[in-house]
Amino acid sequence: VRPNRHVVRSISPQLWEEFFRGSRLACARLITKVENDLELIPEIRDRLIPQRKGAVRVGITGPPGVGKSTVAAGLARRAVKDGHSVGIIAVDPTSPFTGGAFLGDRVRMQSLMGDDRVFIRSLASRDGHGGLSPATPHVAEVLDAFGMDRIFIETVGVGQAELDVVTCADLILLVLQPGTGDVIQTLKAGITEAADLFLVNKADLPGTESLLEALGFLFEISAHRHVHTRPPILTASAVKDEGLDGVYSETERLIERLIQSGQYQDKKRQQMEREIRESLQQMLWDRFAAMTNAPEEIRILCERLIKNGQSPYPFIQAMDSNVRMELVNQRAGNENDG
Ligand SMILES: Nc1nc2c(ncn2[C@@H]2O[C@H](COP(=O)(O)OP(=O)(O)O)[C@@H](O)[C@H]2O)c(=O)[nH]1
Ligand SMILES: [Mg+2]
Repeated sequence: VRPNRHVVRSISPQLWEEFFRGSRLACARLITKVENDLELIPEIRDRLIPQRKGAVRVGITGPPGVGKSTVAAGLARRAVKDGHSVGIIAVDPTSPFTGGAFLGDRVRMQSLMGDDRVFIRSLASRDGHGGLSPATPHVAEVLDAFGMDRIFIETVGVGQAELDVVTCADLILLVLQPGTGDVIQTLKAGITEAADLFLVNKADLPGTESLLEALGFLFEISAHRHVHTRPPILTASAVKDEGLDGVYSETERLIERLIQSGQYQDKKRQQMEREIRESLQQMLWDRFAAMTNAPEEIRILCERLIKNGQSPYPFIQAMDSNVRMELVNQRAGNENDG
């Protein structure tokens, strides 16, 4: 028997007990643990999946400063009024949820912060630019098990950050503002195809009409890509709390459709498939790396290949057969043991 050299970290029974008793402090502490130590995720998943209540995750994404946090706060207030419990996960270094923004915004957030039916959490972004923290889906699950049935996930940035939220949310709300040429940026990032709802915020500012026209044009030229119906485009002025009733009811309508059509279940399956695939990839690579000293060998090999102008494929194929041999040997070993 090989000695187990790993220290198995785990969450104390007391913390679990307090969490399931509904302690907000325990919930906050659990989230901190998930965020800081991805090795705890298997335990968290084991405990939380049976407690999952089927929260819907609404990703709110778009360029910096368009009003995502303000929109999230406005939608959260309406959801609470409507009888929901709301989680807000902000992956945004400038989020007013964390005190990072202007005083006026913070004052507006205050009413939410004191509400028992709202749980607000900001997460450090992976790269400091709003890239989604790898803990985000797990934090969403903690909030789900805690009883929050609407979870708004705010991410900032154009590009990878937005595409990340697509894989972890059930519904995507893309926020734009007039007068900034954002349409072109977001179009380039490919997010427009994933958005379930477009929101032109800051409709109190000039340029709203031309942004709406640009969006209409965008849908026309890319009509063939939208297999289903084209997503609704709404306008609002979140800072004046105008237009958000419509955004809220449209979001709820989309959620209803998501659930009725079975797409919600499909998303959960896809999210779990991705989790399994990514974990296996990581695990296989870690094993392979440990078995072969691969990272170091690959680095040295690449220097040589580049110098000699050679292809990496003979190496890749050789490694492939090595791994296969290793697996065959292991199986033979196991059979002898048994
Ligand atoms: N004029 C105008 N300003 C807004 C509106 N919504 C938000 N803002 C302001 O835009 C700034 C950025 O808002 P914030 O919600 O932090 O944007 P985020 O970076 O996308 O989360 C803040 O000063 C808000 O008060 C709006 O509808 N109209
Ligand atoms: Mg924000």
